[in-house]
Parts: sequence; C-alpha cells; structure tokens
Amino acid sequence: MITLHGFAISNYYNKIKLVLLEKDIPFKEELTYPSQDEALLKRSPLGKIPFIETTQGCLSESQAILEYLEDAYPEKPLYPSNPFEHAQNRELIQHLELNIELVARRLYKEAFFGGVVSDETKQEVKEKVEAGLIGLVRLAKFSPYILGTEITTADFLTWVHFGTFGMALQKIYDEDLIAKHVPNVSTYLALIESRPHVQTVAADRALALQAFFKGK
Ligand SMILES: N[C@@H](CCC(=O)N[C@@H](CS)C(=O)NCC(=O)O)C(=O)O
Repeated sequence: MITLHGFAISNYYNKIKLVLLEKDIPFKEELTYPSQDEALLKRSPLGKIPFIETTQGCLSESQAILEYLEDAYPEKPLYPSNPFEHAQNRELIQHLELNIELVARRLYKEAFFGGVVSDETKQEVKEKVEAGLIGLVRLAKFSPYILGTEITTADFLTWVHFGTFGMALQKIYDEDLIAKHVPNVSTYLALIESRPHVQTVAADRALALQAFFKGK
C-alpha cells in the first residue's frame, strides 16, 4: 500500500491525492511537514513534501510521482493513450507549473504566511501570471474538458493549481485574474467539482486551511 506524506493545504500534495483517488489506488495519508531532519532528507532530498512511500522505496517530486502512478497502475488511465495527445497533456501541465504556479508562488509569503512582498515583485508577478494564463487558454480546448472530450490528469491539476494560486492572486490584487483571462472558467470548474473525489479533496483542503489560518 502506498503512503502519501504531506499536508492538505499543499497543492502538490492534493494533486497526488486526487490522482490516487481517481485511479482507485489504495493509499493512506500521513501528516508530514517539510523539515531538514536527517530522517526526512533520506526520504525526500530537500526535505519537501509531498513524497510517497512504496514497497520499493520513496519517491518525491509530484510530477515524477504522477508518472509512476500512471505506469504502475494502468487499469484506469488518466492520460490519453495516443503519444502526441499524451505529450500535449504534459505540455499543459508543465506550462501550468512553470509559467503560472511557480511565478505566483512568489506571492505566497504575503498571501499565506504573513510576510511582505515588494510592489515591484507584485507588478512583475502580475504581468507574468497574466501572460501565463493567456498562454494556457491558447493550449486549452474546454470541450468540455481542458484538452477534449475526456477528463485527464491535466484537468485535475488545473483544478488543484487554480484553487491555490487563485486564492493568492485574489488576496494580493483584489481581482479575479483567472476569470479575467479564462473564458467561462466557473462553468469548467463546476464540471470538475461535480466529481465526488474532487469534493473530498476540496473539503479536506478547506478544513486544513481553516486550521492553518486559525493558528496564524
Ligand atoms: N517540485 C516539488 C515542489 C514541492 C514543494 O514545493 N513542496 C512545498 C510544500 S507545497 C514544501 O515542501 N516546501 C518546503 C520547503 O521548500 O522547504 C513537487 O512538485 O513536488
């Protein structure tokens, strides 16, 4: 049985959890916080979460974990079987990660952790995130799923990431930048949120966020 380590406010954690649930892979969750303890560093090289524990050892880096789950549990595929379409799925995921999530992450210090981000950084991040969202729309089909008629990994990841950076963008800019650039995004998100496993991850995330902000 797989053990998923991390905590439910992390989007990287939630992305693995949602895929485990959607693929019907048995797993248990273990609350683990990032740390530089030697014991943790042996399981995740920079002491980050999430990581999974398998009978063969530990794996970190959420995208590598997803690829492993798809290869090791092919019964319920979440990527298209056609190699080009599979690559398009990864293309969208990588775009989302590199050109939006990692850019917006520079705001998290102020949006979530009580720190301060300079106005210069806020302006730079806004320009880059908006360009990233416009690029995402160029890749997306929304017919009705992000890359076509079937739900795929790209949809689950879009939902998870939109939830986290959407919250940060709203807090910092007091504006819904996702809705500004992604046409009919609320209809699309409602479609994804109609799935019971998505609702489970959303409910667990809401509880974890409540506890996190209470402790601030
Ligand atoms: N590239 C990693 C990123 C994981 C990551 O940034 N995890 C955060 C929590 S969301 C973390 O552990 N941060 C603690 C740290 O940076 O020391 C992945 O995709 O799994």
